[in-house]
Amino acid sequence: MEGELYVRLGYTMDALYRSITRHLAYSLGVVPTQASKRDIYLALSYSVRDRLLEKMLKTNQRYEDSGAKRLYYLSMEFLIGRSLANNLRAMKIYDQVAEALQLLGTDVETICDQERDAALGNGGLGRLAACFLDSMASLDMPGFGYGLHYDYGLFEQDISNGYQREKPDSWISEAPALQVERADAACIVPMYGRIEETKDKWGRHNPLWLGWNLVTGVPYDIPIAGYGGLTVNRLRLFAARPSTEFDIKIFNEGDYLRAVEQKIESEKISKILYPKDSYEAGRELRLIQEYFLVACSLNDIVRTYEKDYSDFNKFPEKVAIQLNDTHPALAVAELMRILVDQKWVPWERAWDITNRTIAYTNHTLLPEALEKWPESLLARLLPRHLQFIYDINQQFLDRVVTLWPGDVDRMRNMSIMEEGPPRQVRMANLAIVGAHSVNGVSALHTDLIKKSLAPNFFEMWPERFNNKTNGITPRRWLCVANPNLHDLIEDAIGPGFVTDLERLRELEPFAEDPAFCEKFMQVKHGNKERLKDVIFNTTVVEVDPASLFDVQVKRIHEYKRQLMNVLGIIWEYLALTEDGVEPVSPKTFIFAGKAAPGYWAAKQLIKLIHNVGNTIEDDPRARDFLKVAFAPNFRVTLAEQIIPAADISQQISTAGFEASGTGNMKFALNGALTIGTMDGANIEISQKVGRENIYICGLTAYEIEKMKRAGSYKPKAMYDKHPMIKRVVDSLASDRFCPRESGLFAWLKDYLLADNEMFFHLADLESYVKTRELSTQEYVDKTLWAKKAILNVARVGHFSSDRTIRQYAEEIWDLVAIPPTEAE
Ligand code: 26M
Repeated sequence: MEGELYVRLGYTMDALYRSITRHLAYSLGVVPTQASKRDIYLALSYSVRDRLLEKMLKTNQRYEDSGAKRLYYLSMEFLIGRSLANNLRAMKIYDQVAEALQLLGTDVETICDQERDAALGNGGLGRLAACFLDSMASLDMPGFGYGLHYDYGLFEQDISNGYQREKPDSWISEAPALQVERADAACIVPMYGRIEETKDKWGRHNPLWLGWNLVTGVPYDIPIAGYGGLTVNRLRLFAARPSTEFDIKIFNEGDYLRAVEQKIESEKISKILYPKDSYEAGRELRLIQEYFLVACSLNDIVRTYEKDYSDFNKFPEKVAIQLNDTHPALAVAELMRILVDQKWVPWERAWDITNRTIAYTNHTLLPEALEKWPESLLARLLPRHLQFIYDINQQFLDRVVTLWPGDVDRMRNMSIMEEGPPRQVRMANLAIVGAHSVNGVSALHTDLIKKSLAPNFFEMWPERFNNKTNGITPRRWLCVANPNLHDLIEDAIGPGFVTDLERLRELEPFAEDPAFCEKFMQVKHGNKERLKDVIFNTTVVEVDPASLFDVQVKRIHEYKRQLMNVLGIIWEYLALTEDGVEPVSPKTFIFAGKAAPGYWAAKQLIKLIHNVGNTIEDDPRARDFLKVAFAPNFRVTLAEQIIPAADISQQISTAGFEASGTGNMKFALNGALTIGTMDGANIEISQKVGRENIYICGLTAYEIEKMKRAGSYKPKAMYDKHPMIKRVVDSLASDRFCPRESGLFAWLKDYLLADNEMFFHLADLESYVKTRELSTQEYVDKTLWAKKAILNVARVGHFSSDRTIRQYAEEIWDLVAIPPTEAE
């Protein structure tokens, strides 16, 4: 039966060759001998897509037959990057395809290099979602992503005269090779309109939501291959289209122009991914996006459930919904609305179902990043949802009052509604009240959620709060990004560690093996050679692979302290040029990262990094020892090229600010040593790799918190007391690094010396510089360095996202694996 449903697709070199040439002819209309690299890339992608879809259909059948619970991961972002090489590795056909492409006169790297990144995310939160999808498929778990099908991903970054310029990232032309449109599963989403208070036939209060506009959500499925290629899950992305019903009504009224305008308006909804921190402009459209995601997803989830069940009693046993931050927190109100208004479930029962189904992950403590929406906006856009939010809040505050009678401050603090003007809905409070689980993303971060972000909620529901330390997928971040290191490890400890990353521990004895150390350092050197070319092609800076590669790549943000790194570089530059202290090894400082378009300080930092680099390059005393390169347009693909080439990984956020970090894990897995603060997952990484194999510096979150409360951080006093800090700050603020743009960086002195300097740059500077010095000295001892780097690789297995997902599945979702049968 199965065999008749699907055409058998081959996985041999021969079958793949035939498939590629067929797609060249019949999908693209080109003769193989005249095919461009781009044609071959597309034909190969279609061939891969065929095979993924076959497995996806089978996987889905398997899930249906089992009746197992499903997990839905709701996220405004999935930062996937490229898919082709990852899918070839997952399906174990990389070598066969390489051979087939040889026959077509090209090679697999060149073809994979044609693909553009799917940059449907800003950074950590979106990349985490992509790693989780990979792990769920690799663990044979019925876990599905739901997101938006943006036409434009995160902006592209160009650098001009050291300044960031943003360009649109049109990803849409790339999408057809990855996805299938599922017009059959489209849904309609109501928005705007009014409430009419009516009574039902029993005379009960029965508000009706009327006069809405409709938008259609069209799903596109991207297959997500588990390692081994048998389980293939689905990422479902919704695109907004004008509702045909609405269109027809307007057309019938003869208002052609208005119908076309309406079309444009609807399609705006999934047009562009918002870069983070751009709060003000277009706020309303962002809320519409969040609601659109929630409405489409829940419609799909409920419809799937109703295929098997006629009432909602089993809903929480068959469905788990994870909210990736508060962005999809309206799911709490939308699920209530569906159950109460459309399925006639009594309110209390609906609330129990909603709460047992939904779980929430927090990713940030930054107060300015906590989502709040004006009540007036919700009243206009989602009047019925706002009523549910009021009712949820009322019921919740009634419980608070019984627990703490008369404690008005506590009520005000815990209420979902924030007093105005303007009155606002606090999305984190809605998510905490609506979910049965609230988790942080590292041990420290979870602790801070309990103690500082939501202490009252923690007191009320201690069992609701839990930690799930982040992880990364070793498939992308080792197999795809660093195939030579993967192969070296496999030669040493045998296959299987890629799906059982704790097995990397077996590498520990090899840290003492000179032959292995030698090969390990050769792999690193090869990766540095490769990165040298990438940097030269994008910046014309020429870096020396024999120098120490010291890397900080991540979004540009004050709390991540790229500025402290620059202060460290200036410190070394002054020591070299004015005090004659030569570094023991030549060093190359590599930066990359995007600044939010409206974030002035972050954009100035990009300019500063360029100017410091240029000043050093123009100085004959310094240029052979120090080099600074800023690689433009940081994205997943560039990370895959930079991380395997790093000797040092800088993770130097102000303690208490970086919820977890995941770059820190990627670097350690690729054999870089970390210079880091006691923040986020750095703490747990240091516990795993051993204190002697990581360079820790700076104040702890607790110390910083204490100083803030006491008001005892006095940066000006540190500047006055410490001559080197003074020299570094003064030179930074002088025209030394901006000879042609006088005064450009003068503001940085006031910034660093202000008592309310939030990020404690100068407080940590001395400890940081000393730690850097120590690391540079140890780098010169190649035996010592190789040993430490190998021990990092051997001991970071804990930070596989497979471990993270197993913990979510067991402790939050109650989700079990549905592995393939032998026949598959
Ligand atoms: C907000 C408003 C409008 C548009 C976008 C946003 C927005 C988008 C993404 C706000 C925050 C966003 O992401 C936050 C984030 O990436 N947090 C990071 O999450 C990682 C995964 O848990 C952690 O490792 C990082 O420490 C944390 O900074």
